[in-house]
Amino acid sequence: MSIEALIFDVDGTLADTEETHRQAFNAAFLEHDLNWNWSSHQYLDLLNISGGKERIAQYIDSLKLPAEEKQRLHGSVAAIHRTKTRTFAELIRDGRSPLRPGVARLIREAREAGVKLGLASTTSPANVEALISAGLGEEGYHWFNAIACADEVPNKKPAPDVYNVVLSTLGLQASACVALEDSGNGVRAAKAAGLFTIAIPTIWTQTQDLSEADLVLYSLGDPEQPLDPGAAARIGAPYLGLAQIAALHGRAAAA
Ligand code: XBP
Ligand code: MG
Repeated sequence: MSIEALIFDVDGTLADTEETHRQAFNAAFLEHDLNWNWSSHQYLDLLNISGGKERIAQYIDSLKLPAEEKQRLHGSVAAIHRTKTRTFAELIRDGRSPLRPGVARLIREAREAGVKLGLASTTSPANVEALISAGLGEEGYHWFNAIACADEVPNKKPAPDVYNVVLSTLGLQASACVALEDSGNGVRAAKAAGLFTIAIPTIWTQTQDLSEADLVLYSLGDPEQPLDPGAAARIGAPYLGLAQIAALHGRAAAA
């Protein structure tokens, strides 16, 4: 096998979670007596900012408020975000945002082939735990050999920091690994870390700049949900499996 690890992004890649994040943000604003409500249109734009705390902070800066009011609000960002993270986990445990097609299958294929697994995310650790246990079961979290997320690194995506931490923990070279991402910031982070990168955007990220990705598909596909004929022709199979990823990665390495 030409690849030694698959490194998955979390939000948007493992599961289409951003609508659940948006609802969690709005519920937290309500709980903190803030008359903010991020519409889908607003959130589409805010998603260009990596990190929920950073998103809230930049939103505050965009408001027409006196400087001292903005300063007061900045002082409550961490508390608002804690409420949002708690709410997000509750929504995920209630079954929101199931894993995307092909994710559980590809993880199983990697485990059966002895290919290591990593997670590299901007999201908070509590979100990763909630999503993995809801989607893969309590034992799922332990299938990953390396996990790096949120504030564990100085610079969030599009900086390569989380990917570099995962590669270091795995003890592997970027050239032996493949990243799976959904967003422009995520693709840029993975490419800056030197990784062959597959993008599977969602409705939230499909209009972002994914041009640096080595392959863009709308889904990994599955036997029950095969890719359309055009996408299947590009990868030589009805859905993206480890064999297709290894072949694409090998061809890119040989080019
Ligand atoms: C996506 C993000 C995160 C989530 C919100 O992370 O940018 O900020 O939108 O989660 P990734 P937090 O795609 O890298 O997994 O509020 O915990 O940041
Ligand atoms: Mg993502």
